[in-house]
Amino acid sequence: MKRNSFWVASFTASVIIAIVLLVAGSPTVTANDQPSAANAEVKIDNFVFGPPTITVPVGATVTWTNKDDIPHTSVSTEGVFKSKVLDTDEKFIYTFTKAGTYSYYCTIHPKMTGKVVVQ
Ligand SMILES: [Cu+2]
Repeated sequence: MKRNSFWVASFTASVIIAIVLLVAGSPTVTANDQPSAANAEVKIDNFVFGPPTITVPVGATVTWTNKDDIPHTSVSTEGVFKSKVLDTDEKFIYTFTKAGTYSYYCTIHPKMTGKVVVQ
């Protein structure tokens, strides 16, 4: 009987150790893992930024592409970003690292306006 309870006790201990090792060895999900930021595209076509307003998460990269045969720019009203003059099919890329609403316009055609909402 004494021998029997020894085996029960050691078996129980082994199971507990195995569970502890399993839990400790399982891959941990760290709080630093962030979902990859959604990127967005704005097409400049027929003197219009399309879509005129986009909403993206913090960290998103926005790409403007000029689809017109006429040069355009994408310049932040508050001076946050400023593209060069974009010829046909040229791109301007900017990554938004802070939340906020960013209005922009084309300096060549100031009536062309758009907005990036970063949240
Ligand atoms: Cu323009």
